[in-house]
Formats: sequence, structure tokens, C-alpha cells
Amino acid sequence: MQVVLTIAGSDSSGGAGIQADLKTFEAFGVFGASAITVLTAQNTTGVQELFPLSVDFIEQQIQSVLSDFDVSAIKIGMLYDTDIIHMVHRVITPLNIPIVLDPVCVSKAGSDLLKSDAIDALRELSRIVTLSTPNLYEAYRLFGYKSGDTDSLKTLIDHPAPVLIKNHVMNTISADLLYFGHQKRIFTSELIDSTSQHGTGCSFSSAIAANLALGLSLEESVERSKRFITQAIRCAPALGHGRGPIHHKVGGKYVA
Ligand code: PXL
Repeated sequence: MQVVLTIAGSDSSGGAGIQADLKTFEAFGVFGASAITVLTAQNTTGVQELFPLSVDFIEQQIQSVLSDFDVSAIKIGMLYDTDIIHMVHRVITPLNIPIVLDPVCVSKAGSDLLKSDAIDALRELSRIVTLSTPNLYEAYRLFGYKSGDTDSLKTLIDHPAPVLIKNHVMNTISADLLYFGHQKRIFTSELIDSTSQHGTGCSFSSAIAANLALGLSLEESVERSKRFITQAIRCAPALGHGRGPIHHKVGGKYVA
């Protein structure tokens, strides 16, 4: 059985972070392991409190998993500060497995999940991974990317690793753009008008990591993961008083 490790924050409401990652891994039939970076007390209305774990303890969780399991892929989510990012950068550098970085900055409900001085370290980390998956806001912070502005593509074209920029909206279509050097590929789905999209970013990057672990190509993994997320939004259970979670359909009929 393929093992996938997520290095990410915990979301007490179960919709995003580590909890979403593990549900996604289950949905794709891979075994999920986790190293928790930050505990959050949160619900669908926002983050009430944050509690970062020590860098040493986060590293120990990663080493405990890596020293015992033959890990097939890693997903990286919320890292919060520069010290955590530098440690993760150092630990993953020698690894020769697919690594997907979701460069988390802000939650769907608008809470800050990255310290403002940590963006440069996150950009450095994005250079050594298999894929990073910023949304439009994160792509602007990391690469100065603005949708439709060709000048802002220069940084992306020079970037040494693939970048998938999510959440472009074109009329009734949701589009994610994969850039790697001068190559570009677009992934589309129906745009679903729903406030229940908490955890989509976490689940999307985890789905891509799971599919890479299963041996699919990068483009096949993104395509299959986008179908999965679209279906998970469609099946959202309308929970909570704010931006509700999606439904990973674990144990249900698998649809991607
Ligand atoms: O979706 C970004 C994200 C990542 N990690 C954790 C989160 C969230 C959003 O709420 O809570 C722990």
C-alpha cells in the first residue's frame, strides 16, 4: 500500500488541514500519515486561536514517519512561519519522491495562516518541489502573478518547478492553469456557486499527492484531482454557520 505523508496544520472543524488531507488520502486508497505543524481552534466562521508546535517536535514527527515507512509522496500545507519552512526545506531536500506544496497564506474565511515575513522562505521552498498549488492571491504574493497580465508571467516562466494556479473564473467555468517554463496547460470544470468550499485547497493538493504516489503523471493527477474536488463541492453537506466543508465521500461511491 502506498503511504503519503502530509505536513500541515490541524483544523478542529475537520474541513481543512490535516483532517481534510487524511480524508482525501482515504478516498484515493492510499495510507495517510501526518506531521502536524500548527493546531488551530477553528470552525466554519474562522480561526479563533492558533498554537504552533515547536520546530523540533514537527521535525521529529516527520523523521518518525520517514524512518519507518517507505513514503511514496508528501503533501505540504500550512507551515505558518519562517523557522518551520526552513526546517521542512532542509528535511525534504534529499528526498527523491513527489512533493506537492500548497502555499497556504489565508483561510477561505479570511484568517491569516502565514506570518507576513515568511513569504520569501515559502517562495524558496516552492523551487524544490514537484508542484506548488497557489490560488490567485497566493500566486500574487509569491510570484507577482496577475491573471491576464502577460508581464507578470516572467517570474513564473523562470521558476524551476511546475506551478498550478487555481481558481481562475471564466464565465461558468472554473479553470486552473499549470505553468512549467514556457509550457502551459489549462484544467477546467463547471463552476459551482457554493459557500461550502472550506478545505478545497487542502484536499486538491492532497489528491494530487495521492495520485502521484499511485504512479499517475503530474497532468493525470491534476485532472483526476480536479474532478474529485468538483464532486466533493457538489456533495457538500451544508454544515456550520459560515463557509462549510466539502464532502470527501470516504466509504461512499468513489466518483473521480
Ligand atoms: O485551506 C487552507 C488551510 C490550511 N490549513 C489549515 C486550515 C486551512 C483553512 O482553513 O485551517 C489548518
